[in-house]
Amino acid sequence: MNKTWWKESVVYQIYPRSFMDSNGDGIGDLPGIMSKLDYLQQLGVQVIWLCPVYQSPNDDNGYDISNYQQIMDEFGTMDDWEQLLEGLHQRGMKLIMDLVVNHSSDEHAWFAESRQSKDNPYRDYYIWRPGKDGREPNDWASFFSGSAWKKDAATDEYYLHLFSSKQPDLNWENETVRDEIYRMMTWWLDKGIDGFRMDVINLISKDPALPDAYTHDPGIGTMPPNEEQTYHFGGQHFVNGPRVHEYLQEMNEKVLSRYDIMTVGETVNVTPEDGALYTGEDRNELNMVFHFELMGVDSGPGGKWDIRPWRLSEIKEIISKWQTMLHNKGWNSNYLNNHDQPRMVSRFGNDSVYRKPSAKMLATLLHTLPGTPYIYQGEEIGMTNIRLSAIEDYRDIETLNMYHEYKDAGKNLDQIMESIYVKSRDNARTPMQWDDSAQAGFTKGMPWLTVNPNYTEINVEEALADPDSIFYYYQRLIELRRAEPIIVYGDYTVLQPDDEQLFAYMRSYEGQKLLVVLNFTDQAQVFLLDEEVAYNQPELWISNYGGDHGRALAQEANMHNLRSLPLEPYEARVYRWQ
Ligand code: TEU
Ligand code: CA
Repeated sequence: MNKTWWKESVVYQIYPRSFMDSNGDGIGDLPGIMSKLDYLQQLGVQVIWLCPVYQSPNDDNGYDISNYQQIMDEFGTMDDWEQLLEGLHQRGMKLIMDLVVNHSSDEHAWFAESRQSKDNPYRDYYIWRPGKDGREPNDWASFFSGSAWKKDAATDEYYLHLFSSKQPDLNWENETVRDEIYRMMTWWLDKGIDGFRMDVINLISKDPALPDAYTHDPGIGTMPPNEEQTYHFGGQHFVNGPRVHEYLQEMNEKVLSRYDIMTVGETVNVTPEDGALYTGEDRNELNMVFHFELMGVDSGPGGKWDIRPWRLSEIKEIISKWQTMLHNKGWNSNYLNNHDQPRMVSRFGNDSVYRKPSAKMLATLLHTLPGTPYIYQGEEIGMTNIRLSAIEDYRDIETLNMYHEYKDAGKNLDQIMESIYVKSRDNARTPMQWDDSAQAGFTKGMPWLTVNPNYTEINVEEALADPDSIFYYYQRLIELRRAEPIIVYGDYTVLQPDDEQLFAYMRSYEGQKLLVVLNFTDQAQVFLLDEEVAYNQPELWISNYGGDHGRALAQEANMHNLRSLPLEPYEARVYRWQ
């Protein structure tokens, strides 16, 4: 396996709107991020992924870009951005930028031209079709509710938007569009950035016939065609579409391969087999992908908002499948939350009594699996989901569109709010909690989204003052990754895959071994080891029940030759031996 810096790095994701506000307008900004670079350096992360900071009308918080080569006014200036890049590089950190090129904003100059007339030179930059029998060209649903088509008055034709109607899909069939995108990417790379996170990059190629979804097999996807719905998930016609690998190989040849950078594609509805195609080291496409399989474990057949409990055996099965498929072939990315997902401690851990141990337990998983770990801002202090009682306090377009669609369909409002509390993207987007002063020290004004009231307890200042904090546990995991090649390059074998309480696996590398045992429950558990492991008298290396407790346990375990391993609620232990 090739050794590279991006396999050995830990990535920290910043959602600029919610990270730090420098001027009191309630919106996080670039100077705000600048003021926290020492904090990031103290944590020890090597790479920062910055969510979109480009010019945007903010229909989808920057994922609708009206100019790819300018900075959003609310976030600052290009000069601020240059200083940020320099500040990171000076501190030995790298910067990767979000690349959102499946769609642009409808306020992008290209779209303003495109909608003018059917023979405008930019017409073909987007996907236009005439209506069919007085309706949309096909039955595809938008990811953000309703139809994926919108009729435009100027020419009386419809344009495709897989996301919001202010996010028209770019037409990748058009070579001029691809060249424009490659030129823009080169322009950023020449400024010295260290890579890209590519938004929904596996949706860029659509079947040009744009067939209806419903008349075909349900296929893959979390929103299977449903007779009662007017619009259906059309994924089989645009998820990993016909030319996607051709486009990525072209992009790699013309742009990516010319720089020492890292790339991670956000890829919805991909299987490990698809993952191997996108990340295969001999395929010259991407370095890593974010898959969504773990993000679906608590959804029922009705999709994202149809909440059901997750099962640990399913989580293990998904992780092991990806590990096996990409072994010696591609590379995994490990995340349990981001700006689109609920907070991981609320979702997979316990955000009340066991908040700290469970946050550390989940961190142990993310940082001891093969693959590059991604930390989402606030995860390192164990930030949690939020419950806002009024729908008016939510800001996310996906949440709001769903609410209105379900309400119009006569669904029970309390039930909709429950789904929102569990799954809304705004759970992750509440402002970063820096200290226990007003608005958590995020802003001197009114924040654009409510600060989680638990900021008085959960904040950076508190974490930095407590030697046993989640923050310092992350710091230690990040250091270990830097120091110990087994964490990065060791093989992975899952143990007892059907157990619903404990997640255990082995890592091995050049004669060394690690055993990771994670208790996913709020009960004490016992893990039974086979004789071979016990015989080798492993030493306890990492534990989230730190301090004297950890040492006492280690002695006890060594004394008992480690046959049966008692675990506290949400305890994580890593043993090592030669
Ligand atoms: O997300 C793609 C995507 O399909 C989902 O994550 C989506 O946001 C939704 O939450 C699924 O329920 C990417 C970005 O990460 C997201 O913030 C953007 O809204 C979206 O693309 C459009 O650019
Ligand atoms: Ca601001």
